[in-house]
Amino acid sequence: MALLPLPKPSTLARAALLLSLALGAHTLAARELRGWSVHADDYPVNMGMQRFADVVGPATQGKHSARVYGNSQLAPQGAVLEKITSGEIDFAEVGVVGYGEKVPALRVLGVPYMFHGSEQMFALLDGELGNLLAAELEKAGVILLGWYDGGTRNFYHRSKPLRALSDFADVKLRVGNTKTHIDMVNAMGAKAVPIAFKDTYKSIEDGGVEGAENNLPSYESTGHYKLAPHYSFTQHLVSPEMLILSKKTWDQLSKPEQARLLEAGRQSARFMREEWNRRLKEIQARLSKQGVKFYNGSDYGPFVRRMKPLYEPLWTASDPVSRRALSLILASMAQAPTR
Ligand code: BDP
Repeated sequence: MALLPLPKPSTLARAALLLSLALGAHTLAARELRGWSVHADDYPVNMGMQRFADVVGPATQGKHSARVYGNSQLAPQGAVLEKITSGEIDFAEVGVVGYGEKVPALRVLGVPYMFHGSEQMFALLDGELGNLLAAELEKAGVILLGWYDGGTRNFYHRSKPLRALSDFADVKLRVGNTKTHIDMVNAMGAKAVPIAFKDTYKSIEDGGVEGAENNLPSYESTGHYKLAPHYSFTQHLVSPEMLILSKKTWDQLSKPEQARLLEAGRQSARFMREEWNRRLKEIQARLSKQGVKFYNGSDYGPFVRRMKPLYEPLWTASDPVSRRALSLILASMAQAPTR
């Protein structure tokens, strides 16, 4: 028996199909978007994230809401990037080096002694460099909503200043679990011990490590200053951080919703940076009263020379984005005041 030809779908039916596909692309079922942070709720990062979360309702005409889960509640620090790519977590605030595997150009931002300070760093990130990296991040499955401030990081120790290279010899120091930070501390002659942020207090207390490195707001918020009251301004890292949204979530939002959330992310970053600077002004005086001893750092030269193994792969990187990132930073360094 001859088969009858299938009827051609009518123009109307085809239009209906296309429409349903187009709508399907942004039909995120109404729900709470969940945000991950390593910090407590009153920390500038979470305050910035909360600003973003508050806009999710109005930006989606009340369809979705958002909530910030602090203190690594949603996932351990080491698992967050995977969960954000898979869409299990919708948004998060993280440092840049963790993404180095997926976006090699981010490694350029994460190596020591790369920026003079936050001002120079944000002048770059709010311009071509930031856009370049945002495009790479999108390819890796996340949308950059805003560049947050991770501040200037310094070393601290239970019983002594860590100023010159000789002070670091064989000292056990906590670092985040990233190759860049492990290599950095080992290159200084110390012994890097990778530990999650929230487990560091206990490790200093138990003597597993003698100290760590972080910015002043984290040094205070974690209470590390109580156990390791010798804080030296080594300024080895000026660290950009980022508010990111899972592309899985993003792709299910409509174009106007995406535009509103992007703007909310940018605004949250501006707010976060102001809050950060406001807080920085008060911390040192407050901690001095608690008995913390502050020390100036020493000459950077010997430290920078030790970082050669970290820099070399960057100088020789062949991917064009890393090369462009490097040249933009070096050009701005030549203009920035020396520190
Ligand atoms: C904090 C940063 C956070 C890092 C943490 C750490 O805000 O992104 O993960 O330090 O050292 O200051 O693990």
